[in-house]
Amino acid sequence: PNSGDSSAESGRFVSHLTRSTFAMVLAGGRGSRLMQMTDWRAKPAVPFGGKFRIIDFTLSNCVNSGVRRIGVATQYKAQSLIHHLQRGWSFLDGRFEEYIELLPAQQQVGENWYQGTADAVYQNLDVIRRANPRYVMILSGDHVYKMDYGRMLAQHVQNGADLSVACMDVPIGEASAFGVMGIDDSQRVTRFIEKPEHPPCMPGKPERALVSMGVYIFNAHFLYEQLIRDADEPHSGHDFGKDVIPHVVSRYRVFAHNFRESCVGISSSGLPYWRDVGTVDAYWEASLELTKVTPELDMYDEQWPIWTHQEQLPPAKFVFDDEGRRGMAVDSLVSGGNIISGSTVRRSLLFSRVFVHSFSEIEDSVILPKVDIGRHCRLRRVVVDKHCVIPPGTVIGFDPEQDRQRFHVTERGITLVTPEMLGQTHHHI
Ligand code: ADQ
Ligand code: ADP
Repeated sequence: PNSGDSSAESGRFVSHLTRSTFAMVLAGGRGSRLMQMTDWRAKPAVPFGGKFRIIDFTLSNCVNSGVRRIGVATQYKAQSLIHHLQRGWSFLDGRFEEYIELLPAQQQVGENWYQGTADAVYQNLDVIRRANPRYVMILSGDHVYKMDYGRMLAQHVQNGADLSVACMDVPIGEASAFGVMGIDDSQRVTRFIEKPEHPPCMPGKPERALVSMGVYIFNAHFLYEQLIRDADEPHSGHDFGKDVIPHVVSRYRVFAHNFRESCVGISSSGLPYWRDVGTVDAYWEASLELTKVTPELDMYDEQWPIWTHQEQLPPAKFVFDDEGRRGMAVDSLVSGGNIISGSTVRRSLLFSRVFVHSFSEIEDSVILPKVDIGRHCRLRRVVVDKHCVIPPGTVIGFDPEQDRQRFHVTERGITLVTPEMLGQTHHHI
């Protein structure tokens, strides 16, 4: 049963569709593969791209697409995330029915905190219902990508779908981390298996699998029915990928939406840009990619700004030291409030308020905000977390055995450094 409200015609009035939509952003996940970077903050609050947080990309997709009634479900270590949203995302204007509503897990319905992702939405059904939307988008606050949700909404309506699932194809070796889908010629989803051990390939493409991006559009009433049904299932884990989607695929009109059709901007490789910066290695790699001459992710598109909270900071400054050594950065992104004094920065991403003192060298590294790097330091392939003070003469990234004794060194040999590892205890914001 589709909502039957709109003929294929209304697929053309995208602004009408986006305005009739409520977006629920799931931002509660732990992100434990980011190791100590998520000891104090949820993954969506992890800084990314020199001045943003990961969740800013999804929220910017919403706002830029015209979906401006947004709920953010938080749970794990939400303080930093809530702080960021309050400072950076309060510009939405209630007079135009635009808002972001923070929805912390607070035992609203049952005794438990949110169980699975479906439960996180179910426990906030009253908030969604009050908004009286026609469509509900379920999104994750964990990924970096640019997508025009309006295109997916238009296709959802044109297909007469009850549910649409955004998908992309990935190498078959990576598919076990996702919900893997099968579709027919009309893009209708014929099967959905959550994180299969042996993922099926795409027809005619033995090396690729079609996977879910965890981006869903539900007709609102269909969502309510399904969540209420699922809440009563004693054996359900109350998760979209494990429980709700597999259940509805064989019974209702579920369509796949190809991300290629709504991806914003063409990346330099020609592939749609989507990153799960879920491990320290993936985080480092996606960050370093931004320093390339032609990066895969275009952060300069004036038609698709990435909104965030910005501190008021002076411009970055580069100075000679007292011995006349030049302070410089090349193939690097350097943010506001930085001072690079008599030191060299190469292929690195520096967030705001980073000071690099004389005679230091930084290469292939990611330095989060408010970091001070003393004189005569050498850092290579390092991720330095917020608020670290690197003492003068520190060398990291040249001797993995030695680094392992104090820091976290990944499989690929990237070193993660946090204030705790340096014996620097907690500071207040
Ligand atoms: P996963 O990402 O593994 O797979 P999950 O861990 O449930 O699924 O996380 C989905 C999102 O919800 C994340 O953004 C997470 O932060 C958030 N989240 C998790 N539990 C939450 C809770 N209790 N409260 C609030 N937020 C919560 C999913 C789908 C797959 C799909 C991939 C695509 O299940 O089918 O392929 O996303 O990345
Ligand atoms: P911010 O909100 O400034 O971005 P972070 O993301 O760096 O903060 O950290 C999230 C929250 O965790 C902050 O409120 C910070 O004060 C707190 N925090 C960070 N490190 C520690 C620590 N070692 N002990 C207790 N709280 C901490």
